[in-house]
Amino acid sequence: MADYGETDDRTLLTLTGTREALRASCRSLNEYYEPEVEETIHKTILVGDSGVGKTSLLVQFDQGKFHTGSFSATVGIGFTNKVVNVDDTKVKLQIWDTAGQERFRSVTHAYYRDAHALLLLYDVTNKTSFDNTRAWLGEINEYAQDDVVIMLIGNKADAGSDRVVQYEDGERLAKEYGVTFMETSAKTGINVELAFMAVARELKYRQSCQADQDSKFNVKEYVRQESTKSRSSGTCCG
Ligand SMILES: Nc1nc2c(ncn2[C@@H]2O[C@H](COP(=O)(O)OP(=O)(O)O)[C@@H](O)[C@H]2O)c(=O)[nH]1
Ligand SMILES: [Mg+2]
Repeated sequence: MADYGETDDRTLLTLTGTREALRASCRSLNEYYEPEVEETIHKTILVGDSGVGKTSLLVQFDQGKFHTGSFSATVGIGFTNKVVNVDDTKVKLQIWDTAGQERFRSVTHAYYRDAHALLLLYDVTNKTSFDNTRAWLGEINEYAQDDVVIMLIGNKADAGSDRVVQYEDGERLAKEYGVTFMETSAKTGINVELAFMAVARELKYRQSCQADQDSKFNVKEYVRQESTKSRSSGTCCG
């Protein structure tokens, strides 16, 4: 065999080895080193009890609209594709709405498995939905990938005197589980874009393997800085 060929083979082997090393070191999605990295689809799932506003949140994010009255719970498994800009990168989110599956949770187990991000919603006017987030977090810990991005969301932050779950309660729970927390209102739109942007940002930075601590994106800090706190003033989401 000609020297050239052998060199090529070795080069190829070295490259392959490097690829494998890269693949191993940033254990998330499919493409790490190609420009199409921007085209990676990040599966993002909305979970939480029925009626907390999952569909409303998605519709507000997707269409900037809010409809009073429940969306059909019989839609089943459906997703919406959204492309969001994170710095100079277009990040593709495939957002799954778990319509009608809240009652028979086993249905969702299968698609926890390949989820890259989970938005776990409760309703700040419904204490049970908040209490149930522990069960949801248990399920997530059991079935989702270890490095899944989890965002705890207290929705209906516009509720005013109907509120029964305080901001601090959500914050405390999120801290206990080490997840990011924010309150949103699908009705007024407050923090809705931020919720998905924060997820997209976190996914993008995880994927680009920016391992060095200085440039590492801190999703909790980002949310803290960007979020409009709907608690104290009581005027923002009326
Ligand atoms: N006030 C208020 N109502 C909301 C909000 N989000 C959803 N809702 C209402 O809550 C109900 C359930 O919403 P839906 O999106 O169907 O919940 P899902 O079952 O989790 O998908 C509907 O009547 C919505 O209009 C919100 O942010 N504020
Ligand atoms: Mg729904």
